[in-house]
Parts: sequence; structure tokens; C-alpha cells
Amino acid sequence: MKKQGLKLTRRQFLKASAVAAALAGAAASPAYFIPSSGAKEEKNSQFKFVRSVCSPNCTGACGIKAMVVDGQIKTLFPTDDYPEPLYGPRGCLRGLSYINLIYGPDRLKRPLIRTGPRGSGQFKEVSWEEALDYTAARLKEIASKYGPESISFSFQVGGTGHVQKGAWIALSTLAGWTLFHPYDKNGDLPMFWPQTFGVQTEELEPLEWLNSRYIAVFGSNLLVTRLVDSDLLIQARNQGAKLVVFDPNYCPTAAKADEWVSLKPSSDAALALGIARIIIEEKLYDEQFIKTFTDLPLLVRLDTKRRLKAEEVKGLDRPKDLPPYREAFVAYNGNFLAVHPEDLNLPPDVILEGEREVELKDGQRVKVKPIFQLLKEHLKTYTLEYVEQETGVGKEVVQRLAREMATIKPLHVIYGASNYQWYHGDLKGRALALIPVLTGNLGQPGAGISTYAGQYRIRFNVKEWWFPKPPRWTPWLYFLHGPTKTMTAPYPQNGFKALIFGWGNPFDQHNMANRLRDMAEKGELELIVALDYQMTTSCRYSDVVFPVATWYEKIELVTTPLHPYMQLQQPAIEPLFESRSELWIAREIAKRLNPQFEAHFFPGLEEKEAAEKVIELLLKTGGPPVEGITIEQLKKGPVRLKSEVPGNRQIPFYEQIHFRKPFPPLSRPAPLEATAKFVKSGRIEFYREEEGFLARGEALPVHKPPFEESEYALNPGAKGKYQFVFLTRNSLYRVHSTHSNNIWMNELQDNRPKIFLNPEDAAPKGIKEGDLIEAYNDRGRVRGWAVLDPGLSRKVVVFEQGWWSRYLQGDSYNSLTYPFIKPTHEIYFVPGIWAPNTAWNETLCDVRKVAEEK
Ligand SMILES: Nc1nc2c(c(=O)[nH]1)N[C@H]1C(S)=C(S)[C@@H](COP(=O)(O)OP(=O)(O)OC[C@H]3O[C@@H](n4cnc5c(=O)[nH]c(N)nc54)[C@H](O)[C@@H]3O)O[C@H]1N2
Ligand SMILES: Nc1nc2c(c(=O)[nH]1)N[C@H]1C(S)=C(S)[C@@H](COP(=O)(O)OP(=O)(O)OC[C@H]3O[C@@H](n4cnc5c(=O)[nH]c(N)nc54)[C@H](O)[C@@H]3O)O[C@H]1N2
Ligand code: SF4
Ligand SMILES: [Mo]
Repeated sequence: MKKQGLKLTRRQFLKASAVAAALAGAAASPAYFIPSSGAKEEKNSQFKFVRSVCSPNCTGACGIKAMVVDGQIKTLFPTDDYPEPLYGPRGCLRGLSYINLIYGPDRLKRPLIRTGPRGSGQFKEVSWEEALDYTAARLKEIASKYGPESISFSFQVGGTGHVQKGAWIALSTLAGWTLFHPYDKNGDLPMFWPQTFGVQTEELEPLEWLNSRYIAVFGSNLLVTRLVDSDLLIQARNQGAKLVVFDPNYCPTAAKADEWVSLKPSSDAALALGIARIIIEEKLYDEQFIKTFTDLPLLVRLDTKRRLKAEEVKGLDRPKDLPPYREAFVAYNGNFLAVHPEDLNLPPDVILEGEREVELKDGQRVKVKPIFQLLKEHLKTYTLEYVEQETGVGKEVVQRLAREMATIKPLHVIYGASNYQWYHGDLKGRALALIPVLTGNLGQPGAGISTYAGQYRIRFNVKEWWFPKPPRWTPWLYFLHGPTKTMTAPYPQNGFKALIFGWGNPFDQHNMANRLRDMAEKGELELIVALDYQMTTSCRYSDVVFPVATWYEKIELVTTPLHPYMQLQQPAIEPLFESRSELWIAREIAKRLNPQFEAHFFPGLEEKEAAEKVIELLLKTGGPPVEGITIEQLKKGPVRLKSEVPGNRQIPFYEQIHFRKPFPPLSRPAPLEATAKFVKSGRIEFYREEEGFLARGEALPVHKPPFEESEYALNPGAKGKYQFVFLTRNSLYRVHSTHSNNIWMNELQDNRPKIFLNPEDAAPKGIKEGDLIEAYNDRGRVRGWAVLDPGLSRKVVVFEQGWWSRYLQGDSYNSLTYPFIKPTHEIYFVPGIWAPNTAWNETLCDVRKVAEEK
């Protein structure tokens, strides 16, 4: 096994040089389809540049120009045509070497049907007719046996694929299949957002970083994961903003900061609550701001721990005009006042502190306190001593940072994905949100809290194309874990029997505890269908593989949360071999399932024309953000989406803060009714009174150490046995598993997966730099070559996620992880907005040296 791994490495090197030579025009490698001659030599050739967009699951969404000669892409260039030049030039080495994937040896050529066991990679090539007929017949059979909801469709990040992904979402709704939302599946859903602000996620656009004076980054490696925009972070710093990075590890972003604060893994909530205590005790908070925009003045009954409602109080009533998702609570300014949830103007003399007694309608008298008072009492625990003990950050440092953050404005808090991909990631976020909110840093240029993860965001109305029928969603974690007693999402009566996936590689990226492989190998899933352009690990586990067109071979409409532009992917070349667009494949399946379904997909039109029709439809029905945008404009270059902020800037909660609109703003595609119930008071809420929160002592943000409610609860034996955190951060050389097989990227990494650990942890285990080692636990293992990094936190093992299993001798790095479900994530269910979020880093392991076969 190990020997093979090394041989593969050597082959990779040979291939790398062959292809580098081929690209230089010297020789052609049989495995690659790239043309052999360079552009200059082709005197009579057809030569053009086509502007398109790089669209992996990376928030860059970089405009890329393809140089095409005689129908073949020779080079990909970064673009520099953004109306705001600071957003350009865009493009990184991954995106620019995508050519290695388009023409690479893993490129799928023709539809495939499996012949060997699942995972064996044994397939026969078939015609489209055969593949489509076979798939449709199997789908019909499964739907009639178990119900259509037992068929599931998993896609990725809607924002980069309104047209093609939309086609499969639409087909799923027409056929009655279950959809998995990518955002919680990826672990990218920061659950503190709906819990505190009632929204899916909000973030400042990077141009706003230049307006900040203080940027506090909690576990977000922007220099790697927001590479093309990270120059703006450096520019902000050069203009005088203070950049502080809180990270257990000395990451590249920490290296560029004014200050790196090393804290223990998953201790951010203790730190944030310690800072909040100082802000409150030293009266550094913005009193008017918190009275207007937060729930802190609202009263809580000490007997029930619930907020006091106007209709309970003698002499007060629920206002007549309230929508059902709103609630009028009570505040006190000498009198008890009903607080209208849609009117943010409270009298300025409302009282934030103290305890009172109130008479209820039934004559009962109960004690009440403002949430601010409860918070102040609660924070007393977070003394400098306690914070130092929990986080490892010195008392003086905490005190100084708290005062800086409270007084230097605008303050921007960035809370990264690896940091909330923990079981208590929501608590950390609720605690961190206190810092900008207490200090009134919200809704202003350069101020706020942002998360920057994934491509989840739907920025305009997509209903007409995506949802011809109401969709049926279930969180992905239930697919792996099975239903729970506390779940509020629908679950198919007969379980899941089929999985169709596209735009993702779930068998590497999501097969937590090898559950997905088990489901495939044991036949629990009767049908697995893949849509991809290359033979990934997941395709190998599939029964049918549909070869699709790459980003440079089809039309697509793209937006990203990271910059506010809408862009077009425009085809530079014809789809290679027999690959087709997903829209075409969806239409062919639709036709075979039920001829009436086909009508939704512009039958009779060529795939490109149909895609353009879809874009016209989306622009026509997309609502205010896309008003006036035309496809002709988009063909020329990026167009800024509209918003109610001056200059159409992306400044979260601008309308709430400046026009006093109630919270929350809309989180598309969910209607307001679905999300407004998260913050019934119409305000930012730090107090949660649902039973699930009360029962766990999480009514207010609290610090809880990792593993107690997850790993140790599941497997008490893990305590003591596994003492290392298995941290799977993102790699510079890949976008998740995309570019895992890009020979240029792999050459830059010595073709070797790495496991990083602190030299002091390595020494007692006899591990030296470059040794082959493995991280393991009761569920699985992953191997890599040791890198001893003194900048890493002690008792942490870092593995950069995304390697295909074939580079790991068949193991999956995700075999160590487990689909823990936090019950507070199940209190409501709104797909991708309030749903159980995956917590990759809530994983313990040990590490050991393994013998390397020569
Ligand atoms: N190059 C590249 N860029 C990408 C991606 C990619 O795969 N490759 N993926 C994109 C996507 S979809 C996502 S979701 C984002 C994710 O991007 P990020 O949010 O930047 O996530 P990570 O790189 O996983 O981790 C960021 C940092 O969190 C730190 N960290 C881990 N645990 C803790 C903790 O408990 N406390 C603190 N304070 N820090 C902690 C880690 O040490 C690491 O330095 O990146 C996007 N950009
Ligand atoms: N342990 C651990 N696991 C993780 C993470 C972690 O930090 N730790 N990170 C998680 C996160 S944040 C994310 S976002 C996920 C990402 O995981 P995935 O969403 O699975 O992302 P990729 O691995 O990049 O897979 C994308 C696949 O889509 C294919 N593809 C690209 N373009 C197209 C197209 O136009 N059409 C079709 N049909 N296919 C296309 C690519 O070839 C590739 O195989 O991974 C998650 N998994
Ligand atoms: S991989 Fe991401 S950052 Fe790189 S070019 Fe593509 S979209 Fe841009
Ligand atoms: Mo992500």
C-alpha cells in the first residue's frame, strides 16, 4: 500500500514534467488533451479572448479571460475589468491552472454505467440515450417503491450556478425529491446569525475593510482563503487600521497582523465574554445603540426565565396589527411599556439595570429584570483570571484589547469558518457578536461582524426558475446520522434510497465516519448518480456518471457574497468529448420522468439558447437587486447588484440602523415569515428563551469547553485516549478537493499530503520532520508526511482538507469526523438558515509514526 503511494508520487512528477513541456509547446502528453502548439506559431488560426468566471466553491468568483486558439483554451488570464478597480486583478494560481483539469487525464469523456463493485472505478462507456433511459427508469422504480422523497439531490453553493444548479433544483421540486442545502452540509452555516440577528449570514464587502480602523480576526485565514481580496486587508492596515488575529496557530494571516493572539482551540467565547464584561463594567458601551437596536432593555420573568410579554401585564396589550411571527415584549422606564417589535424607537429613558416586580393580568406579581442586567450578572464569571485560565491569553492583554476594541471605531470582527465549525460554534459567535453590538459598530462603513464562508448567498429572487413547485429540504446531517428525536425537519418515511449529486465530491468531503461509503457499499442506497467533469472519488462510488461541461464550456450566472457583482460564465470552447450542460441533462431526465416536467426547461431550444432564456427570466423576476441589469451588460463585464446602501455598497443592517427597519432583513430565498420568528422582538437578540437553550444553560452566550457534549458524550472512552484536536483547515493549493489532481498545484506541495504538528508534541512520539505519520481515532485514520511547525498550538494536528482518497492510499481524511447534531440547531428548521450545522473540528485523534516502505 505505502509503496504504491510513493510510486504514485514519482509518476506524478514525471507527468508534471511531461505536461509542463506540452504546455510549453515542446511535446504532447498522451494523457492530456491540451494542444501541442503555442499561439504565436499559428499564423492563420482563429484567435479570441472570452471573459468568464472561475467558479469553484471559493468565494473569489474571479473574472477570468480565456485565450482561445482554434477552439482550444491555451491560457487563462486574470481580469481587471471591475468598475471598482480595487477588486481587480482577480485570479489565483489555482484558477489560472484550471486548464490542467479541463484537459487533464481525469476528465470524463462519455456517460458511464458501473460494472464492478461500488468504489472500484469499473465502468462501461455508454451512449447518452442509454445512460438517461437507465437512470430515469431506476428513478421511477425507486420513487414508486419508496416514494419520490426517498430520492435525494445534493448540490453545492447556489450563488455560483443560478442557471445550471437551478435546473436540477427545479427538477427535484417537480419530481418531489428531497434537497440537501449546501450551507449546513459544509459546516459553513454560522448558527449565531439566525440566533442573534435572524438572518442566514451577512458580511461587509472587502472594499469596506478600508473603512475600518480596527479589524479583529477570530480564526479566519484570509490571506489563504480570501487570497485575491486580502490585499485590501493589508491596504487597510497600511492606512492605519489595527489588525489583530486571534488564532491558536500562527497562520499566514497572523504573520501579517499587528498582533497575533494565540488562544486555546475553541476558547473564543471565554475571551469574547471577558471582553464584553470589561466593556460593560467600564461603561464603554453605546447606551443609545443598545436601547434602540437590541433586546437588552427587554424584561425577563425570573420565575419562567421567559421574556415578559405585553399581553401578560395588567394594563398592557399585544398591539392589534402584529404579524404572527412578532411579539411585543416589555421594557421599563418608571412605567411598564409594551415594546412594539416593528418600531425601534423606545423612549431614551428606558432602564437597563435593576430588578422590579410587575403585576400580571391574573393578579400574580412576578419579579423581572432587563436582559442587560442578566447579562451583566452572567458576565461576572468571566474575570481576567478565568479568561486567562480558559484561553491561555494573559490578563493584561485581554484588558488592553477590550479597551482598544471598545474605543477604536469602526471595528470589524471577522469570525472564520474553522472557528465556528465546532460543536459550540454558535455560542462563540453569539459571544463575539456582543463586542461590535455593545459598542454600536454595526450598519456603518467598515463596521460590523462578518464570517466569509462558502458561496451560499442568494442575492435576488430565484423562485421562477428554481422552485416551480415548493421544495422539500432535509439537513444533510440527518442523511448521514439518521433522524433524531428532536428534529423539526421532514424525513422520508422509508429513508433515503437514492443520491444524485453534482458540483460536489461528497465521498471525500462529507463522508463523515465513512458513513456515506457504508451506505454505498452495503447497498442502503439503491442508486447513486454523479454529475461532474472529472473522475472524483465520489464518481467512483456512483452507478451512473454524467460527464458535464466545465465553466469554460457553458453559460452560467454567478454571484458571490464576497463582492457585489453579478457576472456571466461565457463559453470559450465547445464542451469537450460528449460532455453536456446540466440544464440539458436535467431536461432529458425530466422528459423521461414525466413529459409535463419538460416544459419548465425551454424544450426545443439549444442548451445555450435555453440558458440565455433562463438568465432573462431570472433578471426579469429577480426583484430590486437586479433591476435594470441586462444580459447584454453582463456579456461585457461585471455589474454591481443594487442595494439600499449609498453606492450600492454591501453594509449589513444599513437599513435597520439608518432607516430603523425592524430586524431581520430578508434572507433569500426564504420568505420573511420564515426567519422573522427567530427574532420576534424585531431587534438583535442575545437572550434565547426556547426550551432547548434554557435546558442547556444557553439562554445567554456562554463559554463551554469542546468535546464534553459531543465526543465524550458519544464515547466516554475517548477522554484521555485521544488528546489531539484534528483540525482540517483549507489549503492554499486547492479549493476543497478541487485541484486535488492538478499536477502544478501538487508539485508545489512536493506531491505529498502533510500533517502539521508542534515539534514539542512530535518529540515524545519520536516523530521527525518528513516522517510518514498518521492521525487516527476509533473511526478512521489519515496519513501524511510530518511538518513540525512551532507556530502551531500544542495538542493540535492540522490536516489540510480536500485530498482525494487516491492520494491518501484509499483512506479518507473525513473518516475521523462524526456528524454531531446540536439540539439547539433543531429548534426551527429553515433550510440553510436554521439547521444543524456540521462541526468538522469537533474531532479528537492521536498521532503516530508509521513505517514507510521503501
Ligand atoms: N485556498 C482556498 N480558499 C478557500 C477555500 C479553499 O478550500 N481553499 N474554501 C472556501 C470556503 S468554502 C470556505 S468555507 C472558507 C473557509 O475559510 P476560513 O474561514 O479562513 O477557514 P480555515 O482556513 O479552515 O481556518 C481559518 C483559521 O481558523 C483557525 N481556527 C481553528 N479553530 C479555531 C478556534 O477554535 N479559534 C480560533 N480563533 N481559530 C481557530 C485555524 O487555525 C485557521 O488558521 O475558505 C474559502 N476559501
Ligand atoms: N473535514 C473537513 N471536511 C470539510 C471541510 C473541512 O474544513 N474539514 N470543509 C467543508 C466545506 S467548508 C466545504 S464548502 C465543502 C466543500 O466540498 P465540495 O463542495 O464537495 O467541494 P469540492 O471538493 O471542491 O468538490 C466540487 C466538485 O464539483 C465539481 N464541479 C466543479 N464545477 C462543476 C460544474 O460546473 N458542474 C458539476 N456538475 N460539477 C462541477 C468538481 O469537479 C469537484 O469534483 O467541504 C467540506 N468538508
Ligand atoms: S480559485 Fe478562487 S481565488 Fe482562485 S481564481 Fe478561482 S475563484 Fe479566484
Ligand atoms: Mo465552505
